[in-house]
Parts: sequence; structure tokens; C-alpha cells
Amino acid sequence: MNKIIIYHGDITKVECQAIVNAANTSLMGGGGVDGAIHRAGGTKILDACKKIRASQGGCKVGHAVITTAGNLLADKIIHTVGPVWNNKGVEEELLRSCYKSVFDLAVQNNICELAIPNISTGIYRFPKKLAAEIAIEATKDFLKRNENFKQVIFVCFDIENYLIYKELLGMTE
Ligand code: AR6
Repeated sequence: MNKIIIYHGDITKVECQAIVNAANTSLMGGGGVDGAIHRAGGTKILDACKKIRASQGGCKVGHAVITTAGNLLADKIIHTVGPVWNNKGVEEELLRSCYKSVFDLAVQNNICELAIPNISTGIYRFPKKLAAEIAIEATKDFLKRNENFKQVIFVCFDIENYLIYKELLGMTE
């Protein structure tokens, strides 16, 4: 069975055990997918983020935290903070670290289904193809070592990302 799926659309509409948010270090919400998740999921998510912020001061780039999914169809949200693309040579490793942190938290919380947006490829301007290559490599590597994990859904909101993932994963209509 193919455990990697691509979905073209809005992550807030995806029914999956946990969804991933592309947050910022403040965890206080923002634009893009972060804004959409907080709007659709309601204030319980922000309340949970505020608690994490009070106890550990937000979330560092490349790290991840977990909260309730509020009113969304998912049970949990894993918030990770991607790097801003500045072409300084550190961004690729930081993006890889996002995926690793997300998968680590999923395993620790008995999550075996994840929907993941294209972290850093919007407001943070990470080149889309390079980001997709990192996402796919990190995911395949994780799935190889975690045979009980059921599914990873790459949620591509924009058509450009969707076509890149389709090509890299060798999927045809
Ligand atoms: N569902 C799925 N993907 C989406 C959605 C959605 N509803 N909306 C946008 N995307 P971005 P970043 C895609 O900008 O680049 C926020 O202000 C979008 O097409 O959401 O990591 C945070 O608070 C793109 O491919 O996140 C941070 O400050 C991908 O999600 C900052 O933006 C990521 O775009 C993070 O920037």
C-alpha cells in the first residue's frame, strides 16, 4: 500500500488524526495556513499555544509542539516553525529538522496519520521544489523506519506545489 498521498486543497478540511501547522516562533497565529487553521479551529488552539508559550517561550525554528485541534476534524495539531529562506546555507537543514521534529512528536503521541502542508514555501519563500524534495526524503526515511505508521498526506494548497509533488512522487492521473 502506498502510504504517501497528495491532496490538492485546504488542510482545515482534511479528516486525519493530526494535521501540521506552518507556524512562527511566537505560536500566536499569523497568515497563510497558520491563519486558516486558527480561524477554522477556534480559540482553543490559541489558548493551548499560549500555555506552551508561557512554559517554554514559543517554538524555535526547526522544532515542533503539539496542541488540541479545537473544532477541526483532526484530533491534534503539530505546529512546526520552518526557516525563512535567505539563501544562507542553513535553511535546508532547518527544514529537514521540522519534518524530523514533527515525526518525533507524532510517534511520542501515538499518532499514525498526518496531513502536512508545504512548510516554508509561502510567506517564508523557501524554493518549492527544494522544499518538496526535503519533505519527501524525510518522509520516506521516516516511513521506512516506522512500519506501523499508516499515512502521510501532503496537502498542497497551490497548484504549483501540487504538480511538483506529483512529479517527484511519480504519480499520474
Ligand atoms: N491549507 C493548506 N495549505 C495552505 C493553506 C491552507 N488553508 N493556506 C496556505 N497554504 P505559509 P510559511 C500553503 O505562508 O511559508 C504565517 O504567517 C501555501 O500555499 O502558510 O511556512 C505563519 O504565522 C504554502 O504552500 O507558511 C508564519 O509567520 C504553504 O501553505 C509564516 O506564515 C506554506 O505557506 C510561515 O510561513
